[in-house]
Amino acid sequence: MPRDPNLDGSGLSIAVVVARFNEAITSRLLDGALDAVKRHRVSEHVVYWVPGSFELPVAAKKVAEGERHDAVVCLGAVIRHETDHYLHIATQAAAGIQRAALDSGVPCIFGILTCDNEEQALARSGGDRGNKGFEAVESAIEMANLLRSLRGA
Ligand code: INI
Repeated sequence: MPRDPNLDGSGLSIAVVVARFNEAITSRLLDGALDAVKRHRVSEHVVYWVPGSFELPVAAKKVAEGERHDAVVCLGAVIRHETDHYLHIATQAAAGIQRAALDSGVPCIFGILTCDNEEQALARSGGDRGNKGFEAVESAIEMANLLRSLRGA
């Protein structure tokens, strides 16, 4: 297998599930994701919104089980506050998204920022640290193409 990722999105369908919580950040992640969809010529995409990152796994699982998409990209922003609330959300979202991927066999990509503050989140959603949404779509394309080649399609 070649070392370089296959980032050709033609012939692929990708679902993007976005959390509305911290929308000022997640809308920037979505912009990055849609930029990557365009840049890599993904044939089809659909966007679904959920209330917060905690709800991403169940939506990802349902979408993945529908077998209409080659990958599911989950976007969210979990930002630390005074209590450990954010920790439970981030941990469960990560575990749930991985479970959705393993249960369905469809790549479900972890595009959730987990940051100490809004400044860090802005830097990683189109600021000087890139855009996690863009990277998440690239991971989705690479994984979808890898699974296709493993299936011999
Ligand atoms: N949801 C997030 O996506 N990010 C957060 O930082 C966050 N915090 O900190 O509370 C958050 N909470 C909402 C959560 O995801 C659920 O929508 C809510 O608990 C209902 O289940």
